[in-house]
Parts: sequence; C-alpha cells; structure tokens
Amino acid sequence: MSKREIIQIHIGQAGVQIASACWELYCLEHGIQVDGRFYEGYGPSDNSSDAFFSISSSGKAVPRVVMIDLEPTVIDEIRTNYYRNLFHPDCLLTGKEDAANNYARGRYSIGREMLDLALDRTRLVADDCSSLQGFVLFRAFGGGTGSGFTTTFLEGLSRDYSKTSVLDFSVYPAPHISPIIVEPYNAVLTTNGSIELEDVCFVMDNEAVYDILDRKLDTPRPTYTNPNRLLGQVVSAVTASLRFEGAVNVNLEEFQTNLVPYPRIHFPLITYAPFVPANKAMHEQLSVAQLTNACFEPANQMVKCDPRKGKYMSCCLLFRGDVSPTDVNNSINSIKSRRSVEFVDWSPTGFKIGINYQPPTTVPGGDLAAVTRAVTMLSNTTAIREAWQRLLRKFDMMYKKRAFVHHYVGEGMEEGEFKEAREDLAALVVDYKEVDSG
Ligand SMILES: Nc1nc2c(ncn2[C@@H]2O[C@H](COP(=O)(O)OP(=O)(O)OP(=O)(O)O)[C@@H](O)[C@H]2O)c(=O)[nH]1
Ligand SMILES: [Mg+2]
Repeated sequence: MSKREIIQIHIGQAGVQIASACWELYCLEHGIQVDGRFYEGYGPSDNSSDAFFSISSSGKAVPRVVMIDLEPTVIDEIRTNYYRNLFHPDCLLTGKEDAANNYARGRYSIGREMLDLALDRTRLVADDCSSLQGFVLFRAFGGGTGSGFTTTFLEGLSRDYSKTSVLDFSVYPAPHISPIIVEPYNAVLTTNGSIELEDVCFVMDNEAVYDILDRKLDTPRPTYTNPNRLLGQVVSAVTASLRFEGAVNVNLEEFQTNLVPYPRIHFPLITYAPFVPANKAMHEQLSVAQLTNACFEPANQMVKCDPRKGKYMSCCLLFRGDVSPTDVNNSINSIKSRRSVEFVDWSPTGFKIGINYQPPTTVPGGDLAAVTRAVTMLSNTTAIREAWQRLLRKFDMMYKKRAFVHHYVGEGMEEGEFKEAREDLAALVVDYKEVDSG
C-alpha cells in the first residue's frame, strides 16, 4: 500500500481547538507520547504514522500540521499545554488581532498580512513530504478568521498546489451555541469564496452534534472539547485507511471519485455509530447489521436534515474493528432492499466500503465508550440542501435590511459580493433540486 502524506491545516479558534482533540487521538492511535517519542512496541518502522507525522533526526514524531489564528490566545493554549512539545513551534502561527467575526477582515484586511507567512510555513511542511496526497482543513464557517482567512488561504493553496486534494471539515453555525449574529453572512460568503477551491467539504453542524452529546452521550452541558472529540473520531475514521492496513482500503482520491459526482456537489453528510456513552463501556456491542442500520438514523447525523426527503448519490461506509466483509455485504443488501433509502436512478449501487481491522481508539476521559467496532458513513445526499436553505433564510433576514453590511464594506469588501454569494448559494440549492428530480 502506498502511504502518502497529508497535511492538516487548522484555522481560527474552532479549527485550532479541534486540532487539540484530533492530535490527542492520533497520538494514542500511533503510540506517540506527548513529546513525540514513541511508546515501547510502537515506532516509525511500522509506517502507519507516516501519513500524519514526520520523524525528526532524534526519532520523534512531528505532526504534519500548520495552525493559524489571527490572534494569539487560542494557539497560546497549544504552546503551553500538555502537548506543547509535540508540535513544531514554527508551525503555530498567530497574529495580534482577530478578524472580529468579520469575513471581510479575515479575507481582505487583517488576514492578508498573515497569508505569505502561512503559505511559507505550509511549504516547509510540504517539502518534507515525499508524495503529498492532500490537505485537510479545519475551521468554522461563522468565524471571521475561519471564513475570511480560509478563503484567502485556499486561493493561495490552489495557486501553489493545483493538483493536490483539499478536504475541509467546517463547523456550521448554531445560533443557540454561538451568539455571533453575523455567522450566516460569513458562512454564505465563505461558501461562495471556497466552493471552487476545495474538493470535498464535510460540514459539522454544532446543533446536531450538541444534540447527540445531550441525548445519546449523557453530556447535557458540553464544552467545545466534547464536540471536537467526536469530530476527531470521524476524521480518524476517514483517514484510517490511509494509515493502517485493512481489508478494503480507500484513498483520498477514491473518496472524491465516489462521493462527488459533480464538482460543486461536494458536501457529504457524516453519520457515525455507535454513540455509546463512556459509562456503558462494553455493555452494548452492536452487530454489523445494527451499525449499518444506524447510519440511516437521522439522530446519528452531523448535520440536521432528513435524508428520507432527498436521494442518495453515493455512500461510503467506513468500518473499524471486528467486522467481516460478508456481514457488511449482507447488511448493505438488506439496506438496498428498503424503499426508504432511495438512490438517484443513475447510481443504483452507490455503496463504497472500507474496512479497517484496527478498532476505534477511545480517549481517556472522553464521552465515547470503548467499542470493538464502529462505522462512519459519508453520504452524498440531496437532503443536505436543507442546511443551505436554512442559512439563506437567515442571511436574507439581515440582508434585506442591509444590517451590519457597513462593517464588511469598511474592511475593503465590495457590497456586490453579498449579492453574488447569496445567488451562488441559491444556485447550489437549485443544483441539488435538479439532481433530485433526475
Ligand atoms: N465545534 C466547535 N465549534 C466551535 C469551537 N470554537 C468556536 N466554535 C464555533 O465557531 C464559530 C465561531 O468561529 P471561531 O472559530 O470562534 O472564529 P475564528 O475563526 O477564530 O474567527 P475570529 O475570532 O472572528 O477572528 C461559532 O459558530 C462557534 O460556535 C470549537 O472548539 N468547536
Ligand atoms: Mg478567533
């Protein structure tokens, strides 16, 4: 199996806080201590860590990562916390002032000053790769840095690495979790600005994830660490086949080929199972059939939408742990025979399967119980257009009164960009409807 490298780029508060959760998990999975040394029995020799870590001359694992924030406090946490000796200090980039929840500040004014440095440091990490497979970005649509700087940065990446895949994990705003009123503006502007610049974008709706934590994981009052750890599990599952040997391997390009039938329709829905709370460890093991069924439960989705009201274009089911290919095939056949799971007529058998025999790793103190098997489903369904329609409604409510628009124009953005972004997203909704109507 060719193991090719992936660089992870964490942008803004959400992106960087997700980094903490993700790298904690990756370290556990690869037997890496907080300072990058390998535990006994693990090491660079098994190659599984190559995709995510380079090995220094002293034998330490160094994450292939760049973290960028326009203000210092969130990355300062990384610089001083438990994992401070894991990351290369040159890859932790901070400015003095944040983008104040303003896309235009992140994209045009303050953010521009950070761009060259961010691309230079990314180049350093890329030069250390023998065959770079892709970039994986993490950010929030609603933050000024996450929306605006990411758009500027993606333009730079597409100039410098036009043939390298770009995957994006984006936090979708939830009004009852974040008090930032202008998030719909930022989200619509950045979606328009980045849709042509990335290959796949996985949306994580904070509202959906907080509901999972509350209803399924007995965590009614989560901090951001809780949703971030769930996201870490998903990213780990998506990339497990690039790192560990498995029966059926899927690489990033295969994901894209299977998941993205049209370039713009690149927002797969993530569904995860099982959500077993930590205090029920090992009491509830789901069979492969139960896990597969759980992938079609709306309550297990990372975005609130109703797949029964849309059609699937493709599904990737990524199993981990004690799973047999025969059980998987039987479960898929039974799903296919159900009328509630409807595919577009040009994709009658759009299931792609990945099996990785390494069971999911649990983070001590985390919300998820240790289980022997789990599944992550990535499905391209037209139902996800509901998420865009919700954003558009909120955007329109403010924009029809031109509320807050002057803050954006004051940072060098032309007002026309609002209209253009809004129309482009409305066009995306129409694209989804066209797929639906065949
Ligand atoms: N899941 C999750 N969401 C977060 C986290 N931190 C912030 N958010 C969400 O992200 C959005 C705000 O974006 P931030 O990442 O804080 O903003 P930023 O990119 O740092 O941009 P500025 O601070 O405006 O420069 C809101 O919707 C928050 O609810 C986090 O650690 N995890
Ligand atoms: Mg911030």
